[in-house]
Amino acid sequence: MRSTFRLLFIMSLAQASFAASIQAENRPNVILIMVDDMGYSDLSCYGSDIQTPNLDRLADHGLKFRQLRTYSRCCPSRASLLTGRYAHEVELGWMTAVDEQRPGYRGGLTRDLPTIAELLRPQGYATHMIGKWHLAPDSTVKQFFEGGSTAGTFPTDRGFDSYYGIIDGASNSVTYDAQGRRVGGGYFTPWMLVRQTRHIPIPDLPENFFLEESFGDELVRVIESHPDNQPFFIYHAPFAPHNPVEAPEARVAPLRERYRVGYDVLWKQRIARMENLGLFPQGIDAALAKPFFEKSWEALTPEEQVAWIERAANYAALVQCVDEQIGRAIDTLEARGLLDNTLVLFLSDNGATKQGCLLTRLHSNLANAPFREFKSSSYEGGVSSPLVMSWPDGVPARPGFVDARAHISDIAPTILAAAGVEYPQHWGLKSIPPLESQNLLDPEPSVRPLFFEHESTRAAVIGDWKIVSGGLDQPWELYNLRQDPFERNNLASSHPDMLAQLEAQWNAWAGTHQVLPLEPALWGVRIKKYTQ
Ligand SMILES: [Ca+2]
Repeated sequence: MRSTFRLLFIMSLAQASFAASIQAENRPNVILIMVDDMGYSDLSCYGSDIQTPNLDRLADHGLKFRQLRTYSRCCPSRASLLTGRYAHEVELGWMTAVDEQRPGYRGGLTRDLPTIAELLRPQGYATHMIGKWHLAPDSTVKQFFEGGSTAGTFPTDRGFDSYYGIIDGASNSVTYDAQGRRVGGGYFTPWMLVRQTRHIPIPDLPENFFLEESFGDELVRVIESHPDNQPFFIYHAPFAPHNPVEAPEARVAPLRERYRVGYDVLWKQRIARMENLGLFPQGIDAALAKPFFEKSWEALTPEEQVAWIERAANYAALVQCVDEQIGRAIDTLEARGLLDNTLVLFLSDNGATKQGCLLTRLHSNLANAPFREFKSSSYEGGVSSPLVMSWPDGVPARPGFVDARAHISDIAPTILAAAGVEYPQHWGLKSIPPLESQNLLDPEPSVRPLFFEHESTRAAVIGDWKIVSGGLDQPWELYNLRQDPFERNNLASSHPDMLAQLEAQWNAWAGTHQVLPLEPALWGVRIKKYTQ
């Protein structure tokens, strides 16, 4: 009896390995691209004035999702993207700014659960990362730049064969000396550029260095030099269009004219294009998408108008530059005959930001159209992103927009499914829970509830309903997304039972996903509190 079982076991192993070897020949390459702080409608295939012909081309040959939701901030979104889990589960419920020494908030990606790169590499994938990491604790990064080790927290420690990019995220602002000369930071003189585990200091950068172009060079180099007999996974995380919004003058100059008309007109044009593209859900009148601007364009001073045009033109130049680099990658794939069997995914980590001044908000309102609020908020403007997916050999093109409700944690299981890699039951010596997230290529994806928390802004999206709160001192609001996808009509007082039901579900999620207790302290106070 025992020998029969053994024989069956060996036969099933042999079949499995035969299946794996057949599959291995056809396994797709994967390029996962996630930009930083770009709004929901900032691609031309989502209605933007910004021209992104290369992403539009990918979308034409693949899929565009109407509703991808993310975390509302860099670190948690990046943690969720790479692990397929809610960020609190992988210890990045907040930022890398501080280790709070409590579950959910350790300030760095847990080593107890795998990244997609750590799962793909043992299955034969070459793994490369280009761009912004922002998953290592700030204290570790600081020690690294003072001569310390990576302490197991850099991309090359977490499953990537190669890495070129900005290791930190929050420290790239531009600084000037007493004479007003630029010392470093931003896209031209980044502080924390790293290749593998070696810092590239600013004096070593070539003349006319521009970060996004250098990422494009690396992307092309990796694809060109890749051996034929192995699939690859590239995670490309541009810094663009994160603050400081700046681009080479040659890229910005042709774009200024486009923005002179002002944001009131640009909003109307953008909403009209969205309507023509079929981006609004069925039955939703585009007239519901009223703008959220705090001031009309005419109410700005001429100086403010010029400053707004500068921001809008530089921002557009950054997004168009990223698109251009993606175009170079597409051309390189095509030249090598790899394009049809490459799964390309494109998204943004969160909505456009309000960090800055009134003019930033007036620009980000346009970027996040038709939604309200910004990065860091759990309203739709903070957590909504485009999602473009292309894989000609694996996913038939579909015109219009995919309605399926997607979450950033769904990207990892989608990639694993495309690569034929099963999520493990064990990691190291420990058994690990299965993923709650789902493969977006599943022909009949289930509609699961989605939950959000960042700096005490909270939300739950369940069925047609959403509850959202702007902070611990803010009451829950209730919206019917089917009738009111732009969160205009708060139904909390007329539907208290529905609100209570969703609130109970949010509390249950928070209680089981290392979210509680919430921390009301703001950035500086919060860091101080946990470093004392
Ligand atoms: Ca971000």
